Amino acid sequence: MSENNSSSRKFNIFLTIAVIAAVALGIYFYVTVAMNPHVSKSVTKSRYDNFWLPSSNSTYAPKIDDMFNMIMWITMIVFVLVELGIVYFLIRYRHKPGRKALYTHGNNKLEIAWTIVPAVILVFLAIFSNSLWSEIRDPAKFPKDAPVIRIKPRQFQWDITYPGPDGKFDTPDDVTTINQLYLAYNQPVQIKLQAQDVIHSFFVPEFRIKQDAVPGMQTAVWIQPTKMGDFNIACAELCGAQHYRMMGYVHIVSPDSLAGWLKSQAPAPETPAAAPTSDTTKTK
Ligand SMILES: [Cu+2]
Repeated sequence: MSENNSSSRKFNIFLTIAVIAAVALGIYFYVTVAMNPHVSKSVTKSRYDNFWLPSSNSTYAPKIDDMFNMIMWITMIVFVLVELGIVYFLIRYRHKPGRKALYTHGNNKLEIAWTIVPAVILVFLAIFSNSLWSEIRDPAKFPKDAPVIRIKPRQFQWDITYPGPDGKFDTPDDVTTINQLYLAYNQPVQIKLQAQDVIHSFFVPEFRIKQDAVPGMQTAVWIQPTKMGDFNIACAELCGAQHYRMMGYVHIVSPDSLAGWLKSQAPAPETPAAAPTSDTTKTK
């Protein structure tokens, strides 16, 4: 019986170490092989130009990445320390014939330490992230003079409206497009979102922005793109049967190209002249 117990304990120790080793190997593979675009093109699309995040393409994207990396390093260090502790205790206090179990009431100093340290880290992260959050999301800090674009998603497309030369929406000179969002390189822009049917979510990974578009209320984001190129808009809210194909495109072009594109898309001027012409033919 005791032989059985001891062999099953050995098996448990072996299993624990095997699982930890497998996870470590998996992480090693992920970092060295899968994330290396020269090795595995099928895993990493070219838009991944760093360790594991899509390329960053807004003024605040690098700050979000810094915060992401900091939180990842903190959790990774804690994870490794905890796993090492588990393995150490597993081996150090394994069963031995004649060894008695030790009963302990705990250690107040330790309890206080491992309560205060995580609390301090969390408060630091909360304060640190709050200033970045308000820079991105506080309407009072939006770039005031930035032009406004209106996006009204619906099942399953992005209806995009530019106010046209008069700067006002719902006027005849509005430029409307579907799924094709053109933005000027290095110029701030505000995007007002309102869904037409169900909740959708405007998500451009490269901008590091994700914002729900809700029926009946307006939400807003602002962006200042820092790279030219074409990127995807994904809907990040499960919005119906064809949610998966609700794909839009962001084209970051030079300010001149944007102006040219807007001109080319301008609605044809209404032709009130048509009516008088037909009248004159009648009178003839
Ligand atoms: Cu959607």
